[in-house]
Amino acid sequence: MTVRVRVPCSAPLTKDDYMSTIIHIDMDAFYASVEQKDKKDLRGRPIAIGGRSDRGVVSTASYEARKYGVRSAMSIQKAKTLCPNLIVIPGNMEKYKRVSREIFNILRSYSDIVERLSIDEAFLDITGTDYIGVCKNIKKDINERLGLTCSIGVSYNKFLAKLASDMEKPNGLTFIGEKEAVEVLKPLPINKILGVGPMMERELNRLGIYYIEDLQNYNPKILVSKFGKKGKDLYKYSLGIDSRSVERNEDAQSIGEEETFHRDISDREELLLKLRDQSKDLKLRLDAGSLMFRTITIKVKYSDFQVETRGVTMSIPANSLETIEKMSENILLTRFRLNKSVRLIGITLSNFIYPDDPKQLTLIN
Ligand code: TTP
Ligand code: MG
Repeated sequence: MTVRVRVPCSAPLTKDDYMSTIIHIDMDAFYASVEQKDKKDLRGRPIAIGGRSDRGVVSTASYEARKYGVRSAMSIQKAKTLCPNLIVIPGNMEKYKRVSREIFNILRSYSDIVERLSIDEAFLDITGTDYIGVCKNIKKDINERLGLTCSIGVSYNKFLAKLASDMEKPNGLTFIGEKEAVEVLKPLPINKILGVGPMMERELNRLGIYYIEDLQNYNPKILVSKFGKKGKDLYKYSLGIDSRSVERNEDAQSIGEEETFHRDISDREELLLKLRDQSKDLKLRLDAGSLMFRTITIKVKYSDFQVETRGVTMSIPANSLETIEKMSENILLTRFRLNKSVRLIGITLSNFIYPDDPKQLTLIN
């Protein structure tokens, strides 16, 4: 396994009492790598995973296929034009979730503070450890036990750690220290900043801001007057400042799943299918934290980016898959206008009851 360490020139972070060491881990070509690990004849070959419900679209592609320009969210048709030898495999979500659980079991053996961001991505707070050693061991464990590679970014905050993990993919180990952060950030396009989506990017472009360096040099007062708190956050991120801590998922006030579609959806049955998929994921997460919920909220973003959220709070807490599925279906069909095609749909569960919290249970009964 090759491990590349980028710009390890500043003093070791862990010697700084006041500084956190945060790592961001992201599996390499996750679904495709799982398939290549399971089937020897797929190794070293250009493969793409085509999703079950998004037939015709690439979920992800192996790095061999990426050399031809094949990317997530591209139509299979276009992918095959770019890479005629492409092998397209249907996805197997149950399998990827199983592997994901094993990855998180490994991660939790290295830190109590693990924040799950997605099926293949997590933040860990590893302050006070020999961080290079920890990262190498995590990579080794994942490789030896699961036959997969990941890329890890190390820094003193979440924003920079996430940025770093993406810099040397695949199988990278990238470090951004305090001394080099501002310089490393300068040449990057602004969409590398958390929360800068296509709309925000256009607005910033209108102000003549294209690269993070442009933001660093912009008057923060104008950013705040234009974008409020978000403007202040953007300015801070541009200078490598981010005070968010890694949040254990068990401590969360809510858990949610949402999906932005590759193409807008107007068919209600298709939207219900999405909700059912998300319900299954939420059920797993409820069980992992032994949680019961009382409030369920559905969020819909339409094709014109208008967002509607509708929720219901029950008097009796629940944790069954059936309840999540039925309630989310009911809310979607009765409380939303659904008069435009939908770009994103999501479910959030909140108002948790912890079964081992007798006081709260007594209150409910
Ligand atoms: P990513 O981590 O974004 O991608 P990846 O792991 O395949 O590749 P990389 O090495 O660049 O990290 O997403 C994780 C999985 O999520 C991915 O394997 C498949 C799935 N996915 C989709 O289904 N649709 C998408 O549009 C994207 C981006 C990912
Ligand atoms: Mg990944």
